[in-house]
Amino acid sequence: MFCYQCQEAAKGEGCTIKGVCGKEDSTANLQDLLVYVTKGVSLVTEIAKKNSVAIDKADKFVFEALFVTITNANFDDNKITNKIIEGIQVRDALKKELEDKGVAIPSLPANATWVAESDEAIKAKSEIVGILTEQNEDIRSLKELLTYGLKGMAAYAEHAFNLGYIDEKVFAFMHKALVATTRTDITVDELVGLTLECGEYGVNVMALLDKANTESYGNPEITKVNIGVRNNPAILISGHDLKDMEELLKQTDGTGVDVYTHSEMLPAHYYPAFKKYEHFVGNYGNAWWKQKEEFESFNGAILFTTNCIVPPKDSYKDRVYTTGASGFDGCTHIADRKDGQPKDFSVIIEHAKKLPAPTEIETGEIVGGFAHNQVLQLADKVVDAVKTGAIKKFLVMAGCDGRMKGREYYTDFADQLPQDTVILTAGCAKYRYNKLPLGDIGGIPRVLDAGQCNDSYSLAVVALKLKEVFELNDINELPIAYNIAWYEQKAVIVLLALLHLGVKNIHLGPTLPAFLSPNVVNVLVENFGIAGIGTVEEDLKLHLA
Ligand code: FSO
Ligand code: SF4
Repeated sequence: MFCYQCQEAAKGEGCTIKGVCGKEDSTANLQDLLVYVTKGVSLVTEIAKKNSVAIDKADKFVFEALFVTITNANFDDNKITNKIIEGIQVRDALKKELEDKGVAIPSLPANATWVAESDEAIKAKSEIVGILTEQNEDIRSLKELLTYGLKGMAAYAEHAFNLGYIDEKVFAFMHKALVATTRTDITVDELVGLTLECGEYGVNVMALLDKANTESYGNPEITKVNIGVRNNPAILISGHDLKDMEELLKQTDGTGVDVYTHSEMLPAHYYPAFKKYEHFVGNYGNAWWKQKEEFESFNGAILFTTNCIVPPKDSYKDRVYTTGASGFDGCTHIADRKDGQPKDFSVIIEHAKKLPAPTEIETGEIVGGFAHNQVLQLADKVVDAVKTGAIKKFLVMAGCDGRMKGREYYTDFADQLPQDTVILTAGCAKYRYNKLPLGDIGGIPRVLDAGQCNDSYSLAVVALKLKEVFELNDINELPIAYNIAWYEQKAVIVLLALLHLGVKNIHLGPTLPAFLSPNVVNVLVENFGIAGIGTVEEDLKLHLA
């Protein structure tokens, strides 16, 4: 195996024996093969589209397959193998339709012709299609940067799809970009162009998901979320999928089982449609990486709707369920929706009923719900605070949290920011400072949480609005600095989206991606002013200048 797609890549270079995330060598290889086959699906899909063959199954396959390969989403070799076989079937069904129409299919790369003849053949193939097959370091770096952006895009497209929202142009871009990564003659300039275009579609897919979420569940509003517990059996729901959230709340209603959010599901509390459930109690625990201790003390059943899974301890593994793109060998997987019917969560609900109530690990509240609609309602207050100097600077500290010791930087940075600054956050990065007593500025909390990582889109909407109010020509003239933390590939699409919106001088930490070659880093530094992080003291000076 060789994998360097996330921030925790071993030695800052890549995992080669086993993933720091817990991914086994065989799983990493199968994921490489799944990406390889997915590219083949896109190759044939582009031809099918030109010849008016229906491609909706291929669109769906591509975003599902890419999502399965996101960091710590799926560790289940069987499920990944089945997805590989499904990809070949989807691809070959398109070929058959083309042939039936009398279309001559041109000679295609092996991605689009390889067939899985046996388990041994799959294993053998999975070992020779990895990232390192691309010899040129810069081309490899750009191909992977683009692919990781697409993985993030796929995740957001899937959440929107689950709510009935699609954007065919996003799918078309995904196919085009995947096909481009199969080309052996592609140039650095072409790949840089596609990477920037990926940011444009990143904005589009986040806008689509924002529309899907808000039209389905209402606009997020200021909300105090309880972090204590009640004395009932309970289910902890993790990940990002709001459709799963809705169906679980409906199916647990009146059963005596409480529901708590975990990590990135916290923002579900901000949506009006979910507030009506009396048994939707609060948020339990912190960011994803603390789950080993927190799942132990939660005592109840746990449902993963997406990443981020830490391989579960045997002591609670039987209480862990997965659904959607997530999976873990030995954990019960809740099947997908069929024929427009909801998923059936009865097995986890029945299990939860037999388990003890959660052990309280903290008490109090956290405040959130500052997505664009809510912030724009406060716009006059915010603008006044900026004009009077009560707010001197906004710091966008969105993104992800992770295990690395160096991430204490973000707590210290937030803690040491002066009182006339406001943190704009989204994603699980917020757990580094959302429980600090940072106070407020004239009633505006000093940490404004917009929601999940995709709600970084909200932060961009707010920034664009402020640019308009202050009649500025350039988004970079605003008193906003960007100090972003990243972990996995959704953060990559958020970053590319911000670059597309013209945001400059983003600081990215705790370390720069291992998949960026020195030359690619130079391109990002020269054109966008991207930089890493320094010490808290240095960076406070820099960002507050
Ligand atoms: Fe975090 Fe995980 Fe949301 Fe990511 S829980 S790390 S960027 O999945 O998607 O912020
Ligand atoms: Fe390593 Fe991250 Fe890849 Fe897991 S996802 S194998 S931790 S680089």
